[in-house]
Amino acid sequence: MARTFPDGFLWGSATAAAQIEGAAHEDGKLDSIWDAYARVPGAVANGDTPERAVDHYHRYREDVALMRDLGLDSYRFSTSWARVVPDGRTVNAAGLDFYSRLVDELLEAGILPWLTLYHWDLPQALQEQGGWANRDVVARFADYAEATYAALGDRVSHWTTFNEPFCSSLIGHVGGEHAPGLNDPRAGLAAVHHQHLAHGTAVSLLRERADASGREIELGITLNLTNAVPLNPHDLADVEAARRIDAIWNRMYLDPMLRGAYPADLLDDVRGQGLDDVIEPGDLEVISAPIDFLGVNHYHDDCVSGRPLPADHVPSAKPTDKPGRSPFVGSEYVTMPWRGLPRTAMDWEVHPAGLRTLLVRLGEEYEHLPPLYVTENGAAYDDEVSADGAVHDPERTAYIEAHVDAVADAIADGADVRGYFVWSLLDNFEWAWGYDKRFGIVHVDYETMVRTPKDSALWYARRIAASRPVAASASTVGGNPAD
Ligand code: GBH
Repeated sequence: MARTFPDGFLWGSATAAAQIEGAAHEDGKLDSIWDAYARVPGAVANGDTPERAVDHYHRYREDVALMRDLGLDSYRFSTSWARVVPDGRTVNAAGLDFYSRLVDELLEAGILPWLTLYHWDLPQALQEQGGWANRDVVARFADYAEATYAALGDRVSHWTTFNEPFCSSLIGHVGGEHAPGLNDPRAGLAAVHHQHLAHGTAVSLLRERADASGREIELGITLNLTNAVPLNPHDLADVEAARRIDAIWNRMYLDPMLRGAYPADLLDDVRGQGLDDVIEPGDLEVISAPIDFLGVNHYHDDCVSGRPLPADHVPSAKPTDKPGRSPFVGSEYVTMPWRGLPRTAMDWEVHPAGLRTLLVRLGEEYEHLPPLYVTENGAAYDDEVSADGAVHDPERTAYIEAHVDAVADAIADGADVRGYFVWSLLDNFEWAWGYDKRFGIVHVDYETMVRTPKDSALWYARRIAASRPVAASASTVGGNPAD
């Protein structure tokens, strides 16, 4: 039987600006680091770029109509910093106007806008001044947040500062698979700290602005969190590897924000690599500004080992043959072996129980944990439009259903989870994978831009409808005497 959810549970879907908008150089928008990085030969699969993406910039009305048809309560999207402040300093009114029209369209459709300020697309102009490794970026981010709030704060109540800072700092600056494509641990750790600071600064600033105008505001951040599972729980090398990955992946983000300090073991793990050098007195106070919600993105657990991979280990697929390095500064020796679970087209393992474990564990480990939202969860599979015009994606439906159930189980276990956003509404530009991997519940034909809801979208719409409180539908049938 389908699990039940508390009244008011928010059902949504998520996207990000660089992945769907296109119009990369229209109405004043300049290069983001992803526009620039995609032009580096070998950086993105098939030489794909975000230039046109899925043309959402011109088709947002059609896309909002799709969301309305699916019955979404909320739509999680990001604003493009390079559209709003193209040169990093001067606000572009035409850029803000696009988001203003999008927000109006959403509100008219009865959909709650859930806005993220940074989903990886720094203006290239700021990258040229050192980007996230330069502390000045914090003030630039605050100005961008303030301009965006000034334009949209009268209609948008839910604000997320960052999406998955782990990826844009460590995968972007150390692993090198994401823009700006560096292999520089010092820059990576500086980016970590400066993103933390930018987050805390923006939270305090927007809170102040909202309070001054007597508006309701919900402020938070979205982190990609994992369960680091030791391959052999009886092997101390694997247990130590799991501790290290948990430290750099989860606690390096959670602890400064929720406890006001970097974890002591993490500071030891990265000693001498530059993190200490960028922390200034008072920073942790800024970073730990109270938040109203924590967004959790989770796709899969990570099985880890402190020993070399076996000789017959098949490495997971990589988007390009660009050489990379481990993003785990100070713990580069840690390996990620397979556990023999089924995998998606990304080679990510499918293990829905991990989501339940993660959500429950957060509440147990953090005393001051705000309410949780699953802000991303979903799966890539190789989809095709079939002869009947439909897109049959039973694996994606099964994946989403099992994870939605895992969220319900976590709630039953006591986790305070208030919503679930499936990644993604549309097939889109999957970063270094380009258009090779499809995460959408709606299929996009990349030639014609025609949108076709996949079977998983139709399933999701039914799941949402079935979980609406009975009272809502009973009022028309059941005879509320007040009507
Ligand atoms: C999310 O990130 C993004 O927010 C979204 O934009 C994206 O489209 C979606 O998921 C699907 O990819 O090499 O060991 O460092 C993806 C989450 C977590 C995936 C970290 C890559 C790297 C593991 N990412 N993971 S490692």
